[in-house]
Amino acid sequence: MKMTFRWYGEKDDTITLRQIKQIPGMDGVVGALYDVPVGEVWPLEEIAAQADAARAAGLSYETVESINVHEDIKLGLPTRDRYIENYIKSLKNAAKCGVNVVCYNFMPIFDWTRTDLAKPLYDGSTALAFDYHVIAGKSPRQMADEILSHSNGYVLPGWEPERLGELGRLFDAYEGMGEEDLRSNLGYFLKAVIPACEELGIRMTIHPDDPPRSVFGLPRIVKNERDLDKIVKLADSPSNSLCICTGSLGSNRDNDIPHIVRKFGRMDRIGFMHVRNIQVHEPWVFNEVAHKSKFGSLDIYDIMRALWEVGYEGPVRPDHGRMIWDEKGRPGYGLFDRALGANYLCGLWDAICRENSQ
Ligand SMILES: [Mn+2]
Repeated sequence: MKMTFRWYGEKDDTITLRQIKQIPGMDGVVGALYDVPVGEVWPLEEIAAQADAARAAGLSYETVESINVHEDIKLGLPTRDRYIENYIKSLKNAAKCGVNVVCYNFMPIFDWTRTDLAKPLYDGSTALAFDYHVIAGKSPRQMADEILSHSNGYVLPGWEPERLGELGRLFDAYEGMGEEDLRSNLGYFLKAVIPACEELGIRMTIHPDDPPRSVFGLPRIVKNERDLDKIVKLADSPSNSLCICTGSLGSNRDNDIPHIVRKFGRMDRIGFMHVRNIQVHEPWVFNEVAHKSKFGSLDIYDIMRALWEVGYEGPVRPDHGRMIWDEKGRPGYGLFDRALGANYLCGLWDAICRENSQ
């Protein structure tokens, strides 16, 4: 495995490449262009500038997250072909800059959803949290406004203001759409992009729905093992891969993450791993915690062991962290706790490799 760290670029991140490089065991950054509107082509020069900066700092640049999928593709509108063409152009530009893993999601309207971006934990740290009871009484607009007003002034990935500005119109467009319709639109997208990815040496990795359940009645198709089975069949190619985000899938206790890693890892259909822990209090009430197994509901050791067993060689990132040591930053994406998380995962990995080499 290769340990990586999400980086928002010089303009959008308070964390520097030098700081990331100083995290022990850090191989590379996971980049993205956050100022390119969804559906537009990622310009070659801008990706190249980010990749060059990372490499100059001694970090690899092989993974990007996310090249977002335009709503017209998810909705299956006639205009989707133009956006798919643009998507392939972005993939070509990324490949020219040495990118070989592209993460994306296929969630209608809302990317990840939380009801609290700074829930206080027992030790005075804060973390992202979700409580279904809070959402149940709210309109989508209310929830979006609350998320945006508590983001410390940062634009959160997937919560671009231009998208949220047209919430009403988008909800109307999804009216009556079920899971099968959405899956068929994903299949259409994959049939178009996967042959291009095979030529370019890119693995597309779909991120699970976060949380893995319907919100506000919208369909969701990346929730559990059954959904993942259907997705890998939509295009039979290692380029059609999964990003296993342990905290997303793991918020449903019925999802056995080590089993999922072993199963899809043996099929060579895992292209990216987000490894973090969460504490599930009751169904659909959870908060993020420190990575160490004992603080949450997930067995992080067994997840790393499963990755070792299947010979996983792709990127891993510690995903989110708590806010600790009075750090101010983008919720979930501070430096300190993600660095601690990465170090814990590297420690587990070292021990597992060592034990099994004797
Ligand atoms: Mn994730």
